[in-house]
Amino acid sequence: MPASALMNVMVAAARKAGRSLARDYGEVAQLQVSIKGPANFVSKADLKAEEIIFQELSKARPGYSFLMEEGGTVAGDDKTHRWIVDPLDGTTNFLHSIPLFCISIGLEREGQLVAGVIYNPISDELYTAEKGKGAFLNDHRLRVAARTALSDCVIATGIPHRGRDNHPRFLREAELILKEVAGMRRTGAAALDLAWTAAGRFDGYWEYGIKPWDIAAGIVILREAGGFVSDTNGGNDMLERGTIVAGNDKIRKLLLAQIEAARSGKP
Ligand code: LIP
Repeated sequence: MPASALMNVMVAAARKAGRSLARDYGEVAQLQVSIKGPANFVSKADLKAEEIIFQELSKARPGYSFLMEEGGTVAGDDKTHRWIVDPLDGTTNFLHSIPLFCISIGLEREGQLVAGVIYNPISDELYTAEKGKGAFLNDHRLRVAARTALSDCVIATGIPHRGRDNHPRFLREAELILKEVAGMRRTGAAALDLAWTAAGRFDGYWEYGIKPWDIAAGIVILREAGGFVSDTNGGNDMLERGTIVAGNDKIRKLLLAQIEAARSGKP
């Protein structure tokens, strides 16, 4: 299927910002050894990528609003469309020269997530989806994994780091889920967790404390790959609550049941 005009716009912005991030990523390794460290440099790389995306999308679709990780909200004349942008998801990985990070661009139309692009410029993996048109990794159609027993599943999660609350909750939930699953992984980039779940690499994923720009694009991609997503209460308020549970519907429900069991203190 030829890409739509909208997809072309989103992909062009992601690839251009990706070239900038990839160049800066090459420099990060050198900076690791300096006393000051690469943190300042990385935040500049992040801002640079965001500016590229902002310029490209504004040029192609004047008036659309923005919600961006760095720049926050930019209200446009068009109140029905909003870009939700993370120019660098997986910042800690980038900072440590771990090649697991990506650009994430989602589009909301009248409050509904309708398109998403996630791009890892190091692996050159481009995940795209538009509502009703399927999800793709480069040219390949995506489908979530069909496994239905947690014992066969590799589940991704986000581990709350310093500055994030509720480590005991995470440990309670992780303990119950670890007892059930074939393996657990943590990539450090929520957008990639959703993209990899859409690609069937992960069977499921849950995380707390995430932002709309971490998950907006990934939600569209996952749904278009036949996956299901909810917040950790089983509702549809992922962006508002900053929590997410994803997978095929069976696995999502089994993960929710474990989360519920951890909350109620049942073994
Ligand atoms: C990251 C998320 C990740 C989470 C990290 C961090 P950032 O976003 O994608 O899932 O566990 O703590 O929030 O800050 O790299 O854009």
